[in-house]
Amino acid sequence: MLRVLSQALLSIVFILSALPVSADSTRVGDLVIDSPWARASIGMSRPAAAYMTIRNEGTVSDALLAVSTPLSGMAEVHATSTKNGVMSMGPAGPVEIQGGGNVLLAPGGLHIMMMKLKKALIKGKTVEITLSFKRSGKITVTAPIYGPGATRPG
Ligand SMILES: [Cu+2]
Repeated sequence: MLRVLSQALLSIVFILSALPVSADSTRVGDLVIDSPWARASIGMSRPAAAYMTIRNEGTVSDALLAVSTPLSGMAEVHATSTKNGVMSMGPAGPVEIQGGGNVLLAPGGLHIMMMKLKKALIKGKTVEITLSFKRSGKITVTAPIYGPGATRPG
């Protein structure tokens, strides 16, 4: 009886630990990184971009300070802005993720820019991206690479 009970408890623990995040989500501390993805690069001379959603399930704000990937000699979080109808982008600086909030990195907005590519980003492969957060520390996510014209994951 006791044995059956402990086995039942074990399987419940197993189910619970497998539940909280879906396959393409990664958790670090209070942060959940959802659906990371990247666009195939056009050769190696042009930078490549990656996107994801960062959710803060805690109550205290955190900040994304830096990004890196083995495929790139220089990676930065970029913000996109439009001035007089001309779109430009540049380093975003620390990106705050407020407690209970989320930050979307998507085409046309915030994105991870991978410059000085060491290897091309090829459709169907993946790229590992390491995110450094002020409070939660470092986390590496694996982003599938979609076609060069992709506008969203999947
Ligand atoms: Cu950029």
